[in-house]
Formats: sequence, structure tokens, C-alpha cells
Amino acid sequence: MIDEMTKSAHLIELEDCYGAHNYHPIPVVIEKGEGVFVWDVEGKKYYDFLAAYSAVNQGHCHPRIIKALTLQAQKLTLTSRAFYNSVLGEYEKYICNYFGYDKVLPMNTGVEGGETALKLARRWAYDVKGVKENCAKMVFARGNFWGRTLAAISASNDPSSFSGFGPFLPGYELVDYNDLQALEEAIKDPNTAAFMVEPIQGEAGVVVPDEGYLKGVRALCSKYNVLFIADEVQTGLCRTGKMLACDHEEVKPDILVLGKALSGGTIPVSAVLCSNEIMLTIKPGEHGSTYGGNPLACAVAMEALQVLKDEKMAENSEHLGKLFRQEMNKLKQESNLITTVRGKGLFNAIVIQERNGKTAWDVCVKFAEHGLLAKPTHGDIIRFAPPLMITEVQLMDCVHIIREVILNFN
Ligand code: IF1
Repeated sequence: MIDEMTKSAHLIELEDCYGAHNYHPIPVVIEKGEGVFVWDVEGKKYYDFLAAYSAVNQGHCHPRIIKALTLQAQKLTLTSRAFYNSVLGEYEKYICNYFGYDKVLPMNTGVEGGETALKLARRWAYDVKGVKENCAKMVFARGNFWGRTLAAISASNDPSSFSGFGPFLPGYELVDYNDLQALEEAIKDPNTAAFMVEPIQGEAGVVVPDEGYLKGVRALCSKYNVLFIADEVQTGLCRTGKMLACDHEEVKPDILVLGKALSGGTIPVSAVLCSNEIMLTIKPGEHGSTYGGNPLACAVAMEALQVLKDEKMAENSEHLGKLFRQEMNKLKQESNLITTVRGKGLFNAIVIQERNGKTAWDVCVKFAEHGLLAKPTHGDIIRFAPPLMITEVQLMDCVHIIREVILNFN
């Protein structure tokens, strides 16, 4: 049976038969990754232009990160937080100094980071700001995406995220993204604990706010004693051309949420950083997780962060991102298939005009046939987010593939 099918088809059939149908992947079965490249089970090579939604900023299987993972994995992987371990303190000092915060609360997935930030904000509202118990309000921007838990989808205005999963968490209010007037209206309410926002909205399709928006958020949150929570799970760690997307406007959030590339795409590692005043509102036994702060995650995260700096990935992202958008805007002039080009650093997207019933999905299938992997979001948007160690030659190779597909698409 298998030799009648390609290996890919067989493996796709296995997932279809035994796996939940909670995804609709591009039909490529990846077996190996190295740097900007991945190979499918038939040995076909691709540029990975998604980088696991910015979890592989350092490139697939970065040798220094894999070495850190392997060395620690042969020594000690998990103790739980019932005991201390020999790596966590070093990691906590390292990451707090790296980003300039008093303390870090280590978790695993990005959404756990978001949940942790919300619990800290509510607790701070009650214990420090003086909001009446169970009256704290959390404000989010329409178009937000910060994960799949019930707390996260309670903040969503995208039916594909929340419909059929109610009832939802109370105490939430949504405002339009990039609208400082609406934000001020919402957070002047003295019960407001925090405003959690992505500096650039990822799932919404790489939506970049106006210059000055983040500075405005910072000023308004300070004015009304509301915590500014930056969800940098996708935009952080050099993706947008700076270490943090907030650095483009030189604003410092009260709570910083990191994930994805914090482990260089090896194991789930997330982190929430903030001041002593906020962090110490949570007392022993009031929050945590089995794997949060495990020695393996700590060893990997320190190396993943150091690699970003040593290999100047923010600078590369900034420089090549400008080149990429120049090339996409040139292509936009040559083809009416592309209606919009937007992004910052190597975090970019194009919006595709449907043609003869064909959508961004069909374009991405063609990209795959030409050796480049990308995935659409919201039907007509294609996100381009390669690993940040991509070279100019490799980037231009990808531009040529994108041009080839777009100019010959019908
Ligand atoms: C999926 C999307 C991206 C995130 C931001 C927190 C999280 C995410 C800004 C939660 C996660 C992932 C989730 C993953 C695909 C991917 C995604 F398409 F779903 F929306 F990147 F845009 N904050 N995003 O983007 O982190 O718990 O997943 O570690 O659910 O399919 P997580």
C-alpha cells in the first residue's frame, strides 16, 4: 500500500485518521530543518518563510542552541518547582538584565504567558491600585490574537477563534487597534487593570499601527495608572528589526510577554517580566506550572537569547526587511494580484486579490511547488517571516520565487 503512495501521502493519511482535525496544513510533510531550509520526506528542499510563526527566528536546529539543549538534557531536565535547580536562578538573572526588569515568571507556551500577565494585572489592580475585588477590567484591541485558551478567546472578536466555546471570561472590553482616543475612553475607568496589546498584530495579518501609537499607549497607561502589557510573543526577539517591537518607539511596557523564539524553536518556553511591585503581588503557591522554569528550558533560552545578539539578528532583520518590502512593492506595481504590502523588519505580509476563485491558499500551494513555504491568514493575507539569519542572497532567491509565482499566477 505504502509504495503505491508517496511517503508524504501516507503520513498525511495517518494524521487524518488518528489526529484531531484542528488544522488545515499546506500539503507538505517536513522531515528535516537546518537554518532557513526544511526538507520534506521525499527529500524536496524548501525555504521556510514562516519560521513556525516566528518561533524559529534563529534558524532551524541552530547548532549552539541544540548543543545547549543536548548538554543539559544529559544532566537534568525537570525537578518541578518543589525544589530549587542549578540553572533557574542564573537564567532569571540573565533574562531580567537582558530586558531590564526586576523579575521574571517562567512559563511554557505563549498563551500561558498571556494568562500569567492577566493574573498579575488583576492581582495588582486589587492589591496595589485598590480596585474592588472581582471588578478589575482588562482592555484589548480588536484583531488581537494571543492563543487558544478560554481566557484568550474571550478577548477575541474573530468568530473562528471564539464561536462555539462560550461562555466567556467577564471583565473584558475591546477597543479599535491603533485608536488612542478609543483607548483613553476605555482606560479612564478607574476599574481598569491593564491594556494588553501586540505592538504589531500578527494573526490579524501583520497590522502595523501608526508611528506614535505605542508612545501614546505608554503615555495613556501611565496617565490613568493602567498597566501596559506588551504581547511580544510573535513580534519580539528581533523579528521586527529591533530586539522588541516596542523598541521602535523606545517605550517600556509594564509587563512584557515573550515566547516562541525564546527557545529557538526547540521546546516551549515563555516568560513574563515586570517590576517587583507587580510581580510580588503573587505569593507562593498562587501560580505556576509543572514545567515552568525547568532547567532544560532555562539552558536553552539563555543560549537562544545570546545567539540573537551574537549573530546581530535584529540588524539583519531590519536591513533585509527593508529590501524585501522594496521588492514586494516593485512586484505590486507589476501585478494586480497584490493589493497591499506591509510589515516591519522581517515580519511582513502581502494581501492577495482573489482571481478566478483562487485565493491566497492557492498562491501558497504554488509557492510550495516552487520551494518556498508560507501560509495564508484570514483568507487573503500571506505572512512572510523567514528565520532572521537568512542571507541577502537567500532572501533574493525567495523574492525570485515569489515573483515567478505571482507574475504567472492564473
Ligand atoms: C496556532 C496564529 C500566529 C501569538 C501571540 C500569543 C500566542 C501567539 C501574538 C500564543 C500564538 C500561534 C498559535 C498557533 C499559530 C500561531 C499564530 F496564527 F495562530 F495566530 F503566530 F499568528 N501571542 N500564535 O501569535 O502562543 O500559546 O501558541 O505558544 O494556534 O495555530 P502559544
